[in-house]
Formats: sequence, structure tokens, C-alpha cells
Amino acid sequence: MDAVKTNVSIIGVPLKYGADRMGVEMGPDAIRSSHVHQRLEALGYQTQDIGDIPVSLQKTDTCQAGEKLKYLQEISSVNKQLCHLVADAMGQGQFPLVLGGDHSIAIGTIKGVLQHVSRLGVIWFDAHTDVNTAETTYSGNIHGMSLAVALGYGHPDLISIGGIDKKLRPENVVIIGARSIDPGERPFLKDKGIRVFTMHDIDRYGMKQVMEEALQIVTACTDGVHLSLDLDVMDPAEAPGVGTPVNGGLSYRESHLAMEMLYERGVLVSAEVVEVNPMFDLQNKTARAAVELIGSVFGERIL
Ligand code: HAR
Ligand code: MN
Ligand code: MN
Ligand code: MN
Repeated sequence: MDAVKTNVSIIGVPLKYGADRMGVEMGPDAIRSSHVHQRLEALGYQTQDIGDIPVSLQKTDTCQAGEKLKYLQEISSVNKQLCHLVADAMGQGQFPLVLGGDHSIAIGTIKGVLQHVSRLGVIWFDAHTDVNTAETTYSGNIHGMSLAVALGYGHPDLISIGGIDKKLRPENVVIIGARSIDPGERPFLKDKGIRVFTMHDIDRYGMKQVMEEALQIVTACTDGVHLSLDLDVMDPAEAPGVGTPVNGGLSYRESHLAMEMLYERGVLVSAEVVEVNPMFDLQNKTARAAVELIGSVFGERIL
């Protein structure tokens, strides 16, 4: 991203069904209103906003009690469209910047990127690990399953998006900032060998060392890296506007250091910023933090 300033294609995905909680569908507009375009243009990028993917409730009875995966039809339909749009943007040489919406949209984003970069690394910032499946989920919320789906595990309607053969390899994925991992997710992470840098690791080794190791892993056998940034990775004091806050998250500066180091490495091919929920936000603090972090991802420096 460094030498030539890529064109950035902004794609809004006002999806809330993966979280089954209202408010997160306002995320794309809150981020736009916090001047994401101006921020990128000030850094020398050309931006193109392709607008929001239409989200509709397909059936009123898709979310009955006892249903394992809530709103499966709605979520797979939106992610199919997103996969196409991301692949099309990349085909035109643009950098896709996807604004969520809940984290189930990582399915469509990653599947779209995989059409162009099959050996893809993923750096996943999140308080959660999002590797549930129908067998392990307590909530039935698909935003807690999107990383598993991108690795090829989950409902056939989801793992088939963009082609069943298009999937991440676990050795090319890292999760950073985790502090809420469900019992059923633990064996999955261990069996697949996914490297998780928990908040404990960040406390103990510092963000600098964690990022050095993480970047080593996601770049070793890949041709590009996708950033999946769930704003709940930040401490709720810094980013209160999320649907599932967990205490003990990243500080404002730790978050920026991570994004700055990611930019310096020059390996990013795509990014998504998810889970900003204006209904729980205070004075737009979380949407603003999201845009400030996007600035760092694209090369903004203090001096
Ligand atoms: N692990 C929980 C579940 O599967 C919570 C998932 C959470 N929330 C997110 N994703 N924002 O990172 O329901
Ligand atoms: Mn297409
Ligand atoms: Mn998440
Ligand atoms: Mn999360």
C-alpha cells in the first residue's frame, strides 16, 4: 500500500441479524459521518463509496426459538452480495474497505478477497474468537461463527459462498485481543492450531512483540493479508459503542500501534471494520475511534 496509493472502495453493510441486536445496522453511517472519506483523501487516497448493500428480512419466521443459526437466509444472501462486490473491487485494482454491520460480514468479505488472493493471511482483532459452529454456539448468533466459516467449517449455505474450495488455512490466521472464548471454541482453536494472542499475552509481552510475531505468522506463506477489526477488541472505556462489550481490552494507543505496524509492513489487501453500534455509543466515541484507527491502517502518523 505504500509506494502507490491505491484507490479505496468503501462498501457499507448495515447488517444486524448476525448479532441479533439492534443498532449495529447504523454502523456504516456512523463511520461515514465521522469523516472516513476525508481522512483517507487527506492521506492521498482516492475513495469511491459504493453505498450500502440492501439488507432485508426474508421471512418473519426464520428466527423461531430452537432454530440453531439465527437469520441464516438473510445473512447468507447479504454475504453472497458482499463477496461479489469485494471480488469486483479487487478485480478493478481497488482496496476494499468494508464497514459493518455485525461481524458475520467477515464471511462475505473474506470469501471475496479469496477469489483474488488464495493464499490469504488474516489478522483478526476481537475480544471474541468467532469460531463457533452450530454444534458449539450458545447464542445461535452467526457473528460468533464467521471465522470458522472462513476456515471452511459451518453451515453448507455459508461455507459454499464464493466456492467451497475458497477458504483460509488456519496457519495463516491470527487472533489478537481475545478475552471471551466459549468452551466449545477452545478445542476448535487448539485442534486447528490457530494462534491466539490473548489480552494476557499483550499484558505480558506488549503490543510491539505481539504484532511482530503476528505479522510473521500471517505473512510467512501468504500473498496478502486481510484485516478484520471488531471494535469490541478495544476496552469498553475507549469504545463503548459495541453490542457485546468485554472488560479488559486494548487501550487506545495499543490499538493504534497495532494498526501502524500493520501499515508499515505493507501487506494489507483488504480490511473490514465491524460491530460499531451507535445505540450504545457515547458522543460518537466508538465511530470516531474506528475512523482514527482506519487512519493509522492507511498510514497516518503523529509526526
Ligand atoms: N461467543 C459468543 C457467541 O458466539 C459471542 C460472540 C460475539 N460477539 C461478537 N463477535 N461481537 O466477536 O455468541
Ligand atoms: Mn460479480
Ligand atoms: Mn467478532
Ligand atoms: Mn467481538
